[in-house]
Amino acid sequence: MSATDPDPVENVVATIARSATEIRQGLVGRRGKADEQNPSGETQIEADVWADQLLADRLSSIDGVGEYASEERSEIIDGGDETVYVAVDPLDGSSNLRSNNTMGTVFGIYEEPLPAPGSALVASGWILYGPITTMTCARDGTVTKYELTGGERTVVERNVTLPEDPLVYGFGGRVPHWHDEFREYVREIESNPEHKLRYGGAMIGDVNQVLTYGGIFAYPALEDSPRGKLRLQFEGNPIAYLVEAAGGRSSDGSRSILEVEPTDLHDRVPLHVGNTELIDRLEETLD
Ligand code: FDP
Repeated sequence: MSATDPDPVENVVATIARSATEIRQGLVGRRGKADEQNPSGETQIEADVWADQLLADRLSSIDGVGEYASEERSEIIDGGDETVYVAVDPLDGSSNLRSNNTMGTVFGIYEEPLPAPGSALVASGWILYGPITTMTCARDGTVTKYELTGGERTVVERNVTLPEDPLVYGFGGRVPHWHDEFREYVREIESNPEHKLRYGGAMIGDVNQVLTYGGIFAYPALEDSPRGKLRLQFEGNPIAYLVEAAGGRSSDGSRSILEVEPTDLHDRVPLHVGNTELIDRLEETLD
């Protein structure tokens, strides 16, 4: 695959877009377990390992890419350049493969070596493998949605913003493990007759619902997992960057996720994203 645009950010985005159709087709026959664990201790699925290798080969060889890192491998691949640093969750929500439900590919493009804070992002986005394949991408403070066919990107919406009136909510983690303050917040959200539950088990599908209809998604801190489940470099930062560019807010419970300083490539972070007033209220409740 040739990547000819002189702008490495555009090249990374275009390469991921072109690879998406192939990744989608390659899921067939790769739904079994891989007998390996990722660095977070989760059993990998064959498709996780395959999609990671495909993206590693393509993205690390783009001119200007200094590093490729992924949720599915412990070590960073050195791309040999020093312009942008790419972090990828090759298949977010891959446990949905078995039941044939939505999943996605999430990426963050940083201007600092990894692990880097979200404030170093210059672009981020996700592919959604739904009934159709879409890409949503944030760059320079604006969000664009595309449909992907045969690797081609067609713009379906520019300057995407969260709808003003929140409609949907989805919260991850086992309910008995939620902290009392978070449970209290959930009850408040649920008691609003305007709100509807939408939870599909793949963070990216659930966040995409929030971007489309307004609302909130969270995978919070849990009693048995104080940093929640989602990874800062590969999931938390890219999602936070895009939702903030779309006029919403992100929070780790007390501040924007983009302000969290990483200590390790595979750090986890409690993730809450959505309409500003809902995240403000969440922070008040957790305080
Ligand atoms: P998965 O393990 O299937 O890849 O971070 C990964 C993720 O899915 C998210 O997409 C999803 O929101 C969350 O984990 C679901 O986790 P649990 O079912 O373990 O709560």
